[in-house]
Amino acid sequence: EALQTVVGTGNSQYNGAVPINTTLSGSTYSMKDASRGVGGKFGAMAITNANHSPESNPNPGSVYTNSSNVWGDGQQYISGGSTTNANGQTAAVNAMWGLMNTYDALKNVLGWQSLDGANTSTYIAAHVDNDYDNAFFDPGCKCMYIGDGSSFKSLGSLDVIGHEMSHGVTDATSNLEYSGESGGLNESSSDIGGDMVEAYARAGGTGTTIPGGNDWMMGVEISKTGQPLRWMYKPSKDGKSPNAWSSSIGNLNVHYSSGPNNRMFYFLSQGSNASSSSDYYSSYLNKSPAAMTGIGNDKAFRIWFKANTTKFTQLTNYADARNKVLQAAEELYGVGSKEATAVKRAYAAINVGA
Ligand code: ASN
Ligand code: ZN
Repeated sequence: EALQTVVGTGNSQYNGAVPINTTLSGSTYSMKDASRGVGGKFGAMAITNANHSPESNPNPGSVYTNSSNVWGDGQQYISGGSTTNANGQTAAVNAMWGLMNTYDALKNVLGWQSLDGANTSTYIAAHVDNDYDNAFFDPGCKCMYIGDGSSFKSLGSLDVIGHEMSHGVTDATSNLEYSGESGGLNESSSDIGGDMVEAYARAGGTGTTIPGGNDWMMGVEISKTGQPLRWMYKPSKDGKSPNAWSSSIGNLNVHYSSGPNNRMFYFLSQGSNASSSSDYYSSYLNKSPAAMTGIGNDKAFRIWFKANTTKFTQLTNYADARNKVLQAAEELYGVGSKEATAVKRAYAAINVGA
């Protein structure tokens, strides 16, 4: 029997009241979106309640249900323990909103369906572990888990969900090994996906291009201090990530070795010139021409996505990525195109290639 998709109201934590797709069976609503994706464990895109099962051996639990089609209370849960535990449906709303927008950005802009490109449904399990300050993609279930946070607020901002879903795309395609330089590129691809989903959703979530409007920071919404998890435009603001490639960055944690590629993507999209603040300028561009012009989010993301999903291998490093991103730009926009030149300049700005 086909699931009937109905539009409910979700009171989210970070995006106000949002329309979310649910299904109606008898008089019970379920947080399943049968209009996006097919098959999978729950037969539709779904949000489940992990009910604090441990992140070391998580159980997704069952799909959220409700007697009405209004979900969550939209409160700003900011502390751990019982306060967060009360945040039952709101975390699920956050997850569904992120899932719907990520799915739509990939499909409507790139023609890519779900995580695997074959439109297989996935799911996000909310409330994993206790006061858990993380979210993750699990390659076993090809699903995601999000924690309630303790130092952070509930881990359900658009960029965080987009980040985790982007791990699913990488897992299904290049499968970049999660250590060394390839691990940094894997992480960067998720930060790029997360911020592009943020831009897409902020512009209404229905377009066929990726607009501007993202903040170039990961997770500022879930922060209690105003400090994001990562600064894409200038990674070193975290005190740990390098701004440029060097031969030792493969020794770093993958969430730091991602930094240079994040900065490359910022430059590719937004450009850089010496008259801008040093936050937005690379000293590696201190040759002639000491500037580069950005090509905007839409083209930058199309180029990056093509390279990651069709050209990278598990062991692609920064040098290989530069060559393959350049190839992708040449195939999409032409050899010698301004887009291809921008790729060369953006990688040169992080000390990769000339
Ligand atoms: N949230 C983290 C990430 O997706 C979890 C991890 O360290 N793998 O990168
Ligand atoms: Zn990640």
